[in-house]
Amino acid sequence: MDGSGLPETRSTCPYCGVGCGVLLRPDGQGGLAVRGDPEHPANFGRLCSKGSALGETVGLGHRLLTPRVAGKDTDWSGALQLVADRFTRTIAAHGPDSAAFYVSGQMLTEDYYIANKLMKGFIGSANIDTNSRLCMASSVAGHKRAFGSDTVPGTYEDIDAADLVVLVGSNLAWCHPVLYQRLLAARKARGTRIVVIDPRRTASCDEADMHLALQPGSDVALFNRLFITLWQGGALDKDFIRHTTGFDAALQAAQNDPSAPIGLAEADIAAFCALWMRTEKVVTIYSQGVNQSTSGADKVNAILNCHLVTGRIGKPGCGPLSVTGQPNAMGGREVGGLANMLACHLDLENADHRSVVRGFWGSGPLPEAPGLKAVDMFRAVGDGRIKALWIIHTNPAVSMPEADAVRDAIAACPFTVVSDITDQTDTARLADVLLPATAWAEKDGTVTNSDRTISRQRRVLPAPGQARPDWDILAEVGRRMGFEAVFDFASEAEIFREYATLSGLAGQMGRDFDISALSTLSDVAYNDLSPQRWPLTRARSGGRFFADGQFFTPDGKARLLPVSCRPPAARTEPRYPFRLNTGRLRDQWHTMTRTALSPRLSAHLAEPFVDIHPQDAERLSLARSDLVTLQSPHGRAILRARITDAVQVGQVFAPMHWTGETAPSARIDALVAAACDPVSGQPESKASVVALARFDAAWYGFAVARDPMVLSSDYWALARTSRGYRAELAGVRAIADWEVEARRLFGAPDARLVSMLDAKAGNARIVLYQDGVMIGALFVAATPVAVMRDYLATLPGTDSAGAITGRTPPDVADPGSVLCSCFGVGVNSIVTTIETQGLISVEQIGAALGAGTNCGSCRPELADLLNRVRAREAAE
Ligand SMILES: Nc1nc2c(c(=O)[nH]1)N[C@H]1C(S)=C(S)[C@@H](COP(=O)(O)OP(=O)(O)OC[C@H]3O[C@@H](n4cnc5c(=O)[nH]c(N)nc54)[C@H](O)[C@@H]3O)O[C@H]1N2
Ligand SMILES: Nc1nc2c(c(=O)[nH]1)N[C@H]1C(S)=C(S)[C@@H](COP(=O)(O)OP(=O)(O)OC[C@H]3O[C@@H](n4cnc5c(=O)[nH]c(N)nc54)[C@H](O)[C@@H]3O)O[C@H]1N2
Ligand code: SF4
Ligand SMILES: [Mo]
Repeated sequence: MDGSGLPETRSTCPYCGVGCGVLLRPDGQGGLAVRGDPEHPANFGRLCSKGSALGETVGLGHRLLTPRVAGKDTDWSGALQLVADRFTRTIAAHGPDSAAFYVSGQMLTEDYYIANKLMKGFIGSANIDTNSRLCMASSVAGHKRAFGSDTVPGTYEDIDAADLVVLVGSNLAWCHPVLYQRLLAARKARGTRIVVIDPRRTASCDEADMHLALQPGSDVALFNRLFITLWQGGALDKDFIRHTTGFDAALQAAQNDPSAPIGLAEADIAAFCALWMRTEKVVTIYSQGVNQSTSGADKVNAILNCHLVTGRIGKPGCGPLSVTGQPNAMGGREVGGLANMLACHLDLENADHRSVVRGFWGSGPLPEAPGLKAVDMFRAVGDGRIKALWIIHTNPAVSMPEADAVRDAIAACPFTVVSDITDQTDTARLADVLLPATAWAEKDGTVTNSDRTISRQRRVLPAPGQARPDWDILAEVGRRMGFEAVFDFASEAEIFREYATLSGLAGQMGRDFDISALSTLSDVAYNDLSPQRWPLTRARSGGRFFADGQFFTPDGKARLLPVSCRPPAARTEPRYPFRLNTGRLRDQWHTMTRTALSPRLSAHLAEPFVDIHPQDAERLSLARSDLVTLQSPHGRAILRARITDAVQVGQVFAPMHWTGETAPSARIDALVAAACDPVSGQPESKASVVALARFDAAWYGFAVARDPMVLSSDYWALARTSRGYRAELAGVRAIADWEVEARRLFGAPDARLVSMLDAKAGNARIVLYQDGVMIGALFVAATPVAVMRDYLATLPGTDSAGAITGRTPPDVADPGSVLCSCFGVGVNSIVTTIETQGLISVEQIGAALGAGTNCGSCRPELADLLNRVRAREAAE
């Protein structure tokens, strides 16, 4: 209870791998109030901007509510019989490997368990892979090589207790905001040093003591330098090294590794190595700048080598900590969702492991070789080897590298099933059969976060329409394929008990993952389950891994791997002179199917963009707000230019989020090459090559509307606002009659128009009214238009004299673009308040405006803004 009298239910945030606990209070009308759970060990009550805005994403407007076959609504029985029949017939005709499942680190463990059991156990193919291949595969491979198991030794408490935290290829401030706030709190309490290793300056650098802007892909060389420094400096832990093998070869590889490609000043490298060497309590947090690389597994092992040779692992305040991206990325690894794994950290390629799982499931022989990994899987779809494909809880037509080819492959696949909560995704639009899944707040199950804590997700809203949980859909298809008994599950709790029991067998075989202590939970106990971090038994020292020097390799020793630096696979060349880095924004989640529903979240950065260094912009004659064409060997995109020295010369950065639904010309993965790490199979999403040129449009526009618009220009980008929609537009062909065009755009042939047209200058300003209410406004100019976008975005629905001029009326202050999403505080308001009240700290801004006091995600940007205002004032 929170004082309002209505009951709250504990659950888990469905976004990132921090795995924050939330308290949910339904309002009885489909809505939901959300706050952080003060008792959850991941967040102790904190939430970031995305978690705080969850209530804005539970509406049903965009939901898929009935099964659909060939575009027509149908019932479950018809749809699932079709799925079962087509899979059965395809397998009978072409063998088990002609079928594939492509699943997701956002599925619950129970969903994942059923999908894996059906494909590996009963269809008899290992062709089940997950979007975790694009995300965690290199960490998995690195851990298995070093530890003999995919064990993440670190915990969140280690961040609290560390004296140095190194962020490698991690923009923690935006991607794991609550952990970042935890790090800043520790820094305040104990002066924790922070080092960021990232070719790009990010929000995570704002508080850092050191930012090492290395050359993309050179992390192995940097950590090899660290290894050598540790050795030369006598900082090795000889006792701990006895628990490892491979020292000489690893050291030799480090010594032979040329240091040239790091691209950092020698003094900076030396300072970093010295700091690392003299600090006992070091936590190295790493993420996609490490994993998404053709040397991803080697990067992981280069980091692990340094922790192992210094014994800085498994002890409080020390260790490598690979942070997981998706809410159940870790659970998916535990449950064996990848094509080269079995359930419960058992290995597909180990005959003993296969036989235990086969016996437990009562299945036929399990596949002996790994199935197709994501990139190869979609290639096999493309060349016709895979003839029946089921995509669950992921949007590969957007998020896979070489996304245009992936989209075409899915479209051409003889039989594609997509399970999603909405039909409005690039992938769902390609499905032969579309299955409505229940969404986050409507379903029960478990997820595991970055520090191995298993938390319950709990149902608080009714399933809308005919939507069903993913596990339930999968299990029924299993039954309809003839495997009645083994897919006869009545509840999530039943699945969880079976899974926990299997993990006990894995534990008996000496594996790390054993949650069999939970295998006898009653339904009630499962429902009440509090967050549990494994190992559940305290037999290992303090419930920690590796402090005792015991690893999961055959001889119990860790492996030090000889690794040397390799540059990214794609090489820049005169035709493609720029290196394209991609990643995430603070307030959007992946392909935006949920976060884009929130006006607050959409206000932070409302349009896709590319960051370009000022020198490159000058060379290419690009000005701020120009549109830019990016061309790679695989595809093309049009994005808005942001000119900033946060990126290096010759490098550009673009966000991954925009799709055919929100900005069709900005699907960045259309450009990304599908080059993969040879060990992990993870694609190099951060180091493609592109050419850049200004996109010269005949006209540029900005529109706000109450209702969805009919968008079709060469460039458009759509976002939600509190009163409807906003869109950026541009086109290469001149428009003869803007009033006709406006009526078409707003789908309002009879609306009353008020317009200001200047054909000679190429300007048009048109406001549309229906029944006396403004329903839309369009602004067009021959150059990128300068109107008060953020002010205008608040308009539709009301009438205002300001609309036609595109300027804020004199009596209304323009708040500027939203910086604090939680309280909707804009840049202009913050600047004015800093200036008029003489504020000198982020805390004072919070006290004056509320900004930054809820989730804290915007605090780095507030600090940056404060610095800039103060610097400007000092200069004046
Ligand atoms: N707001 C938000 N948060 C999210 C998500 C989201 O969509 N939105 N998604 C979640 C998921 S699934 C994931 S996997 C995580 C990802 O979390 P992060 O990995 O932190 O996020 P990214 O922005 O993908 O990439 C991190 C950084 O890697 C850097 N980088 C690129 N190349 C290199 C290199 O060669 N070396 C090094 N050292 N760095 C490099 C990039 O410049 C980028 O700043 O975020 C999770 N959290
Ligand atoms: N260029 C580039 N590409 C990248 C990355 C990058 O850094 N750069 N990062 C990669 C990484 S790390 C990741 S994790 C991927 C993420 O990429 P995706 O997994 O493709 O992206 P999401 O938008 O999370 O897709 C989730 C889908 O599941 C649907 N959904 C939501 N809830 C449910 C549910 O309960 N059941 C079902 N069945 N469906 C549901 C959503 O509507 C959405 O369509 O992108 C990868 N692609
Ligand atoms: S940090 Fe934010 S997105 Fe991640 S789990 Fe917590 S509230 Fe959700
Ligand atoms: Mo991810």
